[in-house]
Amino acid sequence: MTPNALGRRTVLGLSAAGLAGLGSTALAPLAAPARAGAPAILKPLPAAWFVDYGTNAEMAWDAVDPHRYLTSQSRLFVRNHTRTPVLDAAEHRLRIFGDGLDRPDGVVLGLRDLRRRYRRARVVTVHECTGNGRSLFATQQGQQVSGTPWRLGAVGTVVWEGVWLRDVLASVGLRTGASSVLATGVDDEYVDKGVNLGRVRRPFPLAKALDDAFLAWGANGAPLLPDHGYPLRLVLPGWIGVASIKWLGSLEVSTAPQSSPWSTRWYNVDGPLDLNPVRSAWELAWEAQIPGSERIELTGRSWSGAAPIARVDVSVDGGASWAPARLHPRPYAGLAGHGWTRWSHTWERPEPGPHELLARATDVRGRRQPDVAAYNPNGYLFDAVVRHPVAVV
Ligand SMILES: Nc1nc2c(c(=O)[nH]1)N[C@H]1C(S)=C(S)[C@@H](COP(=O)(O)O)O[C@H]1N2
Ligand SMILES: [Mo]
Repeated sequence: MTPNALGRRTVLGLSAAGLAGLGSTALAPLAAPARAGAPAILKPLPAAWFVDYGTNAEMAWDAVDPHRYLTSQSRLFVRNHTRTPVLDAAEHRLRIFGDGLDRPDGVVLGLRDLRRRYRRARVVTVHECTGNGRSLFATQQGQQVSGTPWRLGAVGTVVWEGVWLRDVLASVGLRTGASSVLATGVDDEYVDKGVNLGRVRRPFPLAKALDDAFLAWGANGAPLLPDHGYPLRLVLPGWIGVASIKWLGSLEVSTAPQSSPWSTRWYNVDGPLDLNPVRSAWELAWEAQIPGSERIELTGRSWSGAAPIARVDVSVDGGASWAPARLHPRPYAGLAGHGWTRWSHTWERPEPGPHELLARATDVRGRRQPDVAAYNPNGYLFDAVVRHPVAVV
């Protein structure tokens, strides 16, 4: 055993409450044992593709290729509370336990067990941080909110490969009365203002577990990248990003209600958040300089956590007049889940000078982007129609 591994064991032996009492100075060496100085995100973040916020990185919409439907992992946004851990797939274990199981001791599964014992499946989802669009609370609505100032690039569409959690739970055996599942990652414990809040974790209803919750080891035909949860992550289709716990280490199935700071203190607006709202983005830089011409082909995408997109209306004159965008067919529509919808619009004889482009999407359940997003102090769920500034030059 290496000295680092010993250090890690020591940390694990302490309770979260015990650690919290140590204070931040005592915690500092424990919180960063193995890879001091290592970057929080391991994949390359070229400036043309990403806005780099340190532990988080946003996809640049002007780098999105209109001909590619899926977001490759190399281009997908990253949201880390601490840093990407380096894990060994052969050693990694998922522990499923709790009083909601038939077997009180639960089970411990390796990646090989998951691959061999269960029916392999794929699901396509819009993967999105619910803080996506947060900076627009300030720039478009004049409201101060806290958190990473994402514009609209904390989103992607991914085909995940793995197994349905319901198949795994069926083989483990649920007890009557099981009602909630707490998912926990094995990345470093999260210390906020000197208080150790423990590992990133969040509960979700058993109904979601038995519906479409997914255990993913792959994305778009490749193993997960370390930054996206290698070797195993949870995916809760349509739900806010934080629900999809990366580096999944355990699932506690309980007959009692569960909570964590990620369901009470954060990602909560009058209750724990679940579904992502409807949003749209143009495949353009913010304040893009567009060369003038007789007709400009504009492209963008719209998406909703709840359902596929039914229609998109666009305005190239700041909202004075609207026209339906041309919606493109959705690839992977035969798979479980749903991704975003690409669309385009021909801008006829644009005047030189500044303009605002607007797109308003409606999903097949009738949810439609409003003019103003509901304020909340942490800036979640920004779903208003965005006024995207461009200039025709
Ligand atoms: N273990 C763990 N899981 C996590 C997080 C984290 O920091 N640690 N961040 C969450 C948040 S807030 C989001 S938006 C998504 C981001 O997933 P990605 O980085 O693969 O795009 O992961 C979620 N799962
Ligand atoms: Mo997030």
